[in-house]
Amino acid sequence: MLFSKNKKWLFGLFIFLLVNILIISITLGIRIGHHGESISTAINFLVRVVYLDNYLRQNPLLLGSLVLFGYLVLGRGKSEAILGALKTAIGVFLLTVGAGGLVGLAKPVFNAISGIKEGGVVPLDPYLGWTSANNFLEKGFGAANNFLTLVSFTFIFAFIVNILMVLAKRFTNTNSIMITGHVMLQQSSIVTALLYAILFRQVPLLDNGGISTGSQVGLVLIAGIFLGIYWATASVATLKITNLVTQNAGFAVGHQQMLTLFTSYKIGRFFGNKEQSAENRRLPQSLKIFEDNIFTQTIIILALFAVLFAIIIGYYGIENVLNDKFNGFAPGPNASATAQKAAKEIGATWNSSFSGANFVFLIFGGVLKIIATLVALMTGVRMFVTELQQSFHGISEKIIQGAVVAVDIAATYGFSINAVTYGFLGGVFGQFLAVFVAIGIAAIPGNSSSLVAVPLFITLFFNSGAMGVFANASGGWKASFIAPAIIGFFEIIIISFALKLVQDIVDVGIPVGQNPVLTGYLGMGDWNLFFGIILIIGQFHFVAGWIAIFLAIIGLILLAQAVDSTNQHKKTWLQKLLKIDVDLVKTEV
Ligand code: ASC
Repeated sequence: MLFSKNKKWLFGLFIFLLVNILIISITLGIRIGHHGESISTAINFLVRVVYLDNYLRQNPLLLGSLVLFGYLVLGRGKSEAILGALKTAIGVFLLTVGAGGLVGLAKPVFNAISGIKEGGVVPLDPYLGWTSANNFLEKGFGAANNFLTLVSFTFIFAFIVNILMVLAKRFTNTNSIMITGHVMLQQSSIVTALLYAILFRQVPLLDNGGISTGSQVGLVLIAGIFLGIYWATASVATLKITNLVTQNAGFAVGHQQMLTLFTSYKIGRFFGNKEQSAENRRLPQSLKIFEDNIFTQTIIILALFAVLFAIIIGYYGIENVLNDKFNGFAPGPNASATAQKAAKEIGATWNSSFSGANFVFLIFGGVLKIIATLVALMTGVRMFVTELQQSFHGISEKIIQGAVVAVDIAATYGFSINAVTYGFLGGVFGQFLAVFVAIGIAAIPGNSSSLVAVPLFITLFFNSGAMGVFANASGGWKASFIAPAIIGFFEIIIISFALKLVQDIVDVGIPVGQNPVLTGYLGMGDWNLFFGIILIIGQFHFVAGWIAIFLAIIGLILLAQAVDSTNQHKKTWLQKLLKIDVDLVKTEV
């Protein structure tokens, strides 16, 4: 055989190159030979039209071929590789179907709220945040300019940076590779969209309303470096404490609140005694229903939209936004221009939820529809993430043996389920207390620099719940309630300022009326606290933003020097300097 089994990927590469050479030569041949174009015009056509429009700008194709490539490298065989690529592409489309429905329902409501002078409301949820940031990149710059695949490039580049950090472990003290695909994509999207708004806002848009190529490249580079270093360093900070929680299962957490978990563990001991673990206490059966994703999401989203609609109807006047039978949103005869716009936009999607029914039912139906779009979206995500994850896991295993993987937070829940419930309850308490404070702050006359950020289910359950697990490990059940409550309180206050300030950035690089956090924000620990502070600093001036990102990168690198990466043969310089205890691996003599 020409190619032995483990050289199969060479064969794949060969085919790949061959196909590309064919595409390039046919295109150039036709453009130059047949149309008589100059070489540079023909190359421009090749890059812009053939490659960008047909491939690099199409997310399902890009991610699908990433999986195809990964599987071929792993020697998983042609049919598995093709099936994996197909499932990836279809999963991505399912995600877009869900996201489209979601934006259609949520956007007019948040638009109507932001038309009211006292600021606005932004829900905190990774999927809503992801959808909002993607929508900004995909549609915000006009129909001709779709920048969604920048997210995929950030994602791939950040993963490479993570791997390089682990390869350079001797210097970086990082030993874990993030493989939580959906979380990595959500973060890639948030970081790409928000770093654009913060760092590149003073670069003028092109004549056609798009972002210049230089800015696109610069954006992907800085977003990828920042995120890749965050993945490598923040995940390693969870390694030792995760081993403590999981009885040395040997994985790190790769999620949205890694630095926050580290913080929660560190402060936990001030609030209780770890001997009094939450796991030794009995929880009432009635609390268990909150563990059901659909139930709790419905309750929270219903409550949120009930309040939003009450505000909209109360503010604009019921006769101005509903028809006279009260069975549809429609502009009333004397409605103001903003009320007309709100009623029309809301009516376009919400009137069809239970067509012809009273508006209370319309709202209820719309909320159930939102849950349905979320389920579709998550099903799609699960479909392609399984494939991406396997191919990533394989690639990293091939490249670096001995590194550990950083996985979904849910992997720790089985080890400490009572602490999850305490953390969830603590989070609900602290975060909703902060929501009321944020409402108060936003209502102060003259204050236009904060809004009201409202945590939804994932933030409460997988963010606060997770903090409960790690606080319990250092301070027992009391800490597992108190630490998430305190941290959650600050999360909401900080991000309520950050989001409003970001929404209000006006500059030559931001298309009029667009912002990346209109219908949601990622809203989990690290992104509320640490990234939130970067956003607040960065909105003052783009130079301040660059300095903040630079300092954050340095801070992360130093953090990794300080933590025990669990497989160390000797201490790092910082561990020596700060006299930090490390369980060194004995080298055999
Ligand atoms: C997230 C997110 C989810 C959940 C899940 C928890 O941040 O996007 O779907 O948390 O990863 O297991």
